[in-house]
Amino acid sequence: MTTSSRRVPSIARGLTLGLMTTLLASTALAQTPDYRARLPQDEVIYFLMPDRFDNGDASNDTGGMSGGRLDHGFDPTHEGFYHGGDLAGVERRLDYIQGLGATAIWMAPIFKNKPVQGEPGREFAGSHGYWITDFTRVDPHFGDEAAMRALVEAAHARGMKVYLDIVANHTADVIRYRECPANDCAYRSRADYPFTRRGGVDGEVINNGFNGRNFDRLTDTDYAWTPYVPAGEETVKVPAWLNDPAYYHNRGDTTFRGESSLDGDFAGLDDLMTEHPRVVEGMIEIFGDWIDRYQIDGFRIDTARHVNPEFWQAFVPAMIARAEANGIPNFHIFGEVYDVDPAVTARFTRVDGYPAVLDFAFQYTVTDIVARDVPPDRLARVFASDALYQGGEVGALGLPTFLGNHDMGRIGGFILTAKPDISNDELLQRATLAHAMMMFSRGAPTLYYGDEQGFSGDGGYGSARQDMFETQVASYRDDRIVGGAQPTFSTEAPLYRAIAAMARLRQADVRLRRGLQTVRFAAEAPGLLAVSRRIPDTAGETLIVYNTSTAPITANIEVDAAPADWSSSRGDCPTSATAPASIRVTVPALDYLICSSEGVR
Ligand SMILES: [Ca+2]
Ligand SMILES: [Ca+2]
Ligand SMILES: [Ca+2]
Repeated sequence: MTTSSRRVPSIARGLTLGLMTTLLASTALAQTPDYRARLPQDEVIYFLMPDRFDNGDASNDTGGMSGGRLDHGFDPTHEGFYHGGDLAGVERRLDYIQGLGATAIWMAPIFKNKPVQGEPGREFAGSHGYWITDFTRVDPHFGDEAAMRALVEAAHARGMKVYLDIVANHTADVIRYRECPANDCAYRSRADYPFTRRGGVDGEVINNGFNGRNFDRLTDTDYAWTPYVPAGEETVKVPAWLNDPAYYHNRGDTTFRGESSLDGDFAGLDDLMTEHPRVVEGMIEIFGDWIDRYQIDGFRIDTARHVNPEFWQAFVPAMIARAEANGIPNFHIFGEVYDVDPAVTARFTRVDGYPAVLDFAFQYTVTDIVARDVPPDRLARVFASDALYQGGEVGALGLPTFLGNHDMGRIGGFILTAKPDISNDELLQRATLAHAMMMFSRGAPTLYYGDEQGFSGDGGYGSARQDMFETQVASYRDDRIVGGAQPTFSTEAPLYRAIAAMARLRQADVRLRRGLQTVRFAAEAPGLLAVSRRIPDTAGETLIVYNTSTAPITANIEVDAAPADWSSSRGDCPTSATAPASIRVTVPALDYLICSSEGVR
């Protein structure tokens, strides 16, 4: 492409490129709505927990169940129970979410859960959604099929995508072991408790001739423990095949190490035998049906690392084929592989067949840089590891990046933990800088609901699952708010406004979404990180320079050798190079610049 005659402001140029992309895509995908043509890296994802987002329908707060909180799970004063949020609440806040610049919504699981589980005195509710009993329907606390359909159609009408959070590793905790009335059976390994002996290597011969593949021989389930379904729960799981203990590992609780990481129960959650062809076929049927019924745009897959690769090698292509059959060309699938080492997470893109994984390395590193004064050079090392992913740095464009989540906690909380005496101004600056590093680096930025309102929190799990609506949880009410207290769903909150502005820049400049990265400079102490993003074989360059230190810094940064005019997308950039292939920038403390050029003059 010749760009020598193009001297248009960056916003207008971005729109031109965006329009061209749309036109090209719509030629190839006739009849496909424009939003379907967007690639995963074009999205800004908004991750929310439906229970904590907005209560659009008070009539479903107890899920239609009678009794007390230990029956229906509703107790808006306790962080571990249902608070009343639902799908109708998400639908009525689509303006708010879209106004933030988000283009795709990832909802924590919306499938029917066991409302309450846990031993007496330690009960919690399935408000997070990861304790599924009925994989075929919406949890009654969140609404019904009509509410789900209305939400997805309203999102699609606005050009927004909907990603579901799905689980194939486990179901709710229903199966118990006779030997452990307290539900605390330790893991029993395949070597010590082979499938073909009852209760250990010296036990009676059972499942005679089972060799790990001929599952029709695996009929006796008490090789390790003696699993059973308690009275009254025999048909609680849907589809019905899920009620048969033969489709579970039944080896006791995982220690998250070695073999038990794959075959153990998460604190009692029934671990599916995902090697079993019936389980593979059943899960493909369950989740393929959600694509057929609701035209879902993607899946975030929970606990991906706790399932054998052969399962994903069958499941992932089946879901992509199902989406394509529904006219959904860019169905996104990203796995949760909770590990900060890209060598561990990248394996899931190379062996297991995942298109993408959540970028835990990015999260950990940006948090270290912004909250803990780790040098920005560390992020350059993360980007260098992009070569590990399937497709290399092009593949890495589709990785959802994030700053915190419902398990680990929020970026505001991380900064406050590291710097408890920080001023309000510096807290806001650091949280804003972290968001900028996410919004302008490669990957699909994933906002965690409430961060835009300045939520911080006392830690992970329940502490990071605050209500967007007026909360009745005392431990949420005293949280420090980044940017100062706001009315609920404020579109004037400082971080909301800052993120929305970043999303507009990202939308206007295709290089900020699809451009490959060249790290120009990365300081080895708090200081500058300079990254260029360019589209291969296309002139033009967008340079992002972050300053992670508390003093302004002026420096010369290498850029493309071709002389070019430069313009400021954000902050004060020079209008031309200082010398061939070098521009001088001054970046204020804890701030960033975005400078762009269209190339050859
Ligand atoms: Ca409700
Ligand atoms: Ca497993
Ligand atoms: Ca169990």
